[in-house]
Amino acid sequence: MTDPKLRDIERKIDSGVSLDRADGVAMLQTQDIHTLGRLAKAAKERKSGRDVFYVLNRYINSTNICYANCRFCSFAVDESKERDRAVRMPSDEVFAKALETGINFNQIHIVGGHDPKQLTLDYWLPLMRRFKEALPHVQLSLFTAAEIDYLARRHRLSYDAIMGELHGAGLDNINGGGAEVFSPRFRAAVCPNKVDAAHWLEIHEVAHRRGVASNATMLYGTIETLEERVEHLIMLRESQERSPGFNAFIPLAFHPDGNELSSHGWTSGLDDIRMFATARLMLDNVDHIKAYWMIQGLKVCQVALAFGADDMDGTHGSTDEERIYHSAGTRSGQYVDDREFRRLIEEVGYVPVRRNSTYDRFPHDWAPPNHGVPEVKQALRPSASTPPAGKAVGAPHDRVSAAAEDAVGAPSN
Ligand code: V47
Repeated sequence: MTDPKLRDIERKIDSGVSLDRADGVAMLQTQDIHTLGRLAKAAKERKSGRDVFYVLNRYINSTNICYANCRFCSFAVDESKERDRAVRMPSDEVFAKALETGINFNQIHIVGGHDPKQLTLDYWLPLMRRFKEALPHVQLSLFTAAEIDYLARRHRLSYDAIMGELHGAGLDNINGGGAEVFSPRFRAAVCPNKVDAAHWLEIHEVAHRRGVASNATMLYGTIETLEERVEHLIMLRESQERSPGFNAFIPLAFHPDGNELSSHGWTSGLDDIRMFATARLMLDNVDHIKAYWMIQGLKVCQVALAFGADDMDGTHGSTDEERIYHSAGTRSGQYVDDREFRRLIEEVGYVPVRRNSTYDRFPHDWAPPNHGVPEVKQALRPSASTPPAGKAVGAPHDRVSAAAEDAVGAPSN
């Protein structure tokens, strides 16, 4: 150990004392990366043992039309100015896309822009009910707190009332985006039109009390200070004390292409690794730290597993639906086969575990029972379930699609 501050931090951890602001900043600055990694890996193993999680899921950005004007964003489109880039999927299209790779998945993950024409209860509630009827085994991980704040304001409903509507229609989990950095200074400079920190936290706390789980994120690598990063983590830890329900924290490394903050460039590998380890050690009441392959790339994710992370997120399905990070320069593909997740996890010495949004466990070869819903059978005709050529990273998703088709063809139970 070469950093005496880490010795004090280790003593606190051993005696069960939560780490404070100075500890957080010391970890984000340390050059003793090996000791930091050892501490974070031990904290991960106290939480999840040898397990590392992944999910078979379908990822969709249902609209990129957004008027929030966040300065880090390369995804948002003003419909009146860039009609050829604007995407607003009708609900039939979102439903059909969810089924493109079959039915053998455990999560639909959708986030979109603040689009006045799509972000309404009239659009979402029937679509959510349709998903739940057709795919009862698939959990709905929809919206961020920023989108829920928008919905509440446009329908003039309280957060509790809007959550009641969404939960009633089948919402299982709220995505962790919209958190950015909680600092008022950061928000005023970077995302002044977005829900503020107090309301972001309130929406998640209301959701947790209603039995809807959620994730939390932090966007790092632009104008924030290290103190502001640590304050963000402490605010999440305190919120989890008040109203538990955050399953995972996901550090979001800034992607600089095509947005107003591009002069900040890419985060470094060292900064990424320190961020994962610091999050693991500060957030002692959050079970999972997610290294999201779409954001960090598979290689940094694999290293992050040795620095406190215990989740790699999901396969995403097979077509080019992810737009937030692809608009901002990610070189990750659109799809990772679950066999590739298992290989990367096993190589680090851990045990891959298939999960859903709320971290229920599934055998890796689990397949849903046939439920014979006609519109699902229709959507799974061979032409609809064949992944397009050239989009996949790793092996194609055909084994999953084939399993799904078998399940639909099997006798009803
Ligand atoms: O809030 C946008 C981020 C978020 C950029 O719950 C950017 O598992 C970096 O909700 N560089 C939305 N980040 C995405 C989101 C999410 C992401 C990953 C995991 C989960 C989860 C949810 O994307 C936004 C913003 O913080 N973002 N642009 C950018 N250029």
